[in-house]
Amino acid sequence: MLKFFFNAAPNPMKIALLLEELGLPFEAVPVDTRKGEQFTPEFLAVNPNAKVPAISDGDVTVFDSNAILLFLADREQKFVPGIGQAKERGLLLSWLLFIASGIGPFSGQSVHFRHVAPEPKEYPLNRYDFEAHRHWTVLEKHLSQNTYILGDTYSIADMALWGWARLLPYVLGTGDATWTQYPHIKRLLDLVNARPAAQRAEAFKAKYTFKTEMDADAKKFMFPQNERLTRP
Ligand SMILES: N[C@@H](CCC(=O)N[C@@H](CS)C(=O)NCC(=O)O)C(=O)O
Repeated sequence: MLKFFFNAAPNPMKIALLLEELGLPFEAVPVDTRKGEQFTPEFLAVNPNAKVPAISDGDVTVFDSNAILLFLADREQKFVPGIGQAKERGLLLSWLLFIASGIGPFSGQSVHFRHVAPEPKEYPLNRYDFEAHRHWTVLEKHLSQNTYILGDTYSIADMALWGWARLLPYVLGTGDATWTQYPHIKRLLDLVNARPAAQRAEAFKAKYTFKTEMDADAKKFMFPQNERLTRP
């Protein structure tokens, strides 16, 4: 059976949503990254990058959330245009990788510098906040003309966006004003949230408890770069 390695963060939630949309049976394998479980030899054999999400199915392993979305959607031929639909496929790949390489990383760094990094951080916070807004604005403009990312069709690109859009007020630190600035992102978020699969994905997440304390051990696992700062 397909194994789903996950925690409650935005990237694994994209996969929880797709698994629920597809109705695929799976074995849930929680990986508590604040306890360092991403570094066990068993997990590194599935994802040498030591991050969630990842999946394994027999001798097949796939890591990186947007690769998993594409792999499963292609395999099941659902929520993705086929190779023969060149125009739609081109758009799907463009937006999926825009989310993978822009929305995700800049939102993640925006969270890190806004909520975690020590002072002084004016320069990096300004850079990542600016780039996060710039990327979200590109999608906001696109969604002002399109119901879903691919136009009229719900796809894995919307699922990839949903993972992060759920947390946008926290990502940007803008509270309720977020949705005044990004009304079309909110409209898409509401559309996806209304789907039974999204509700099942959130209910799935709620069944698991992960370590919440960011104590010294958690910091060591999550931010290994800090160790270099303590060297003479
Ligand atoms: N590009 C990867 C990023 C994965 C990632 O950063 N996952 C986070 C959770 S959203 C994680 O595992 N963090 C634990 C750590 O950095 O040790 C993807 O899209 O799957």
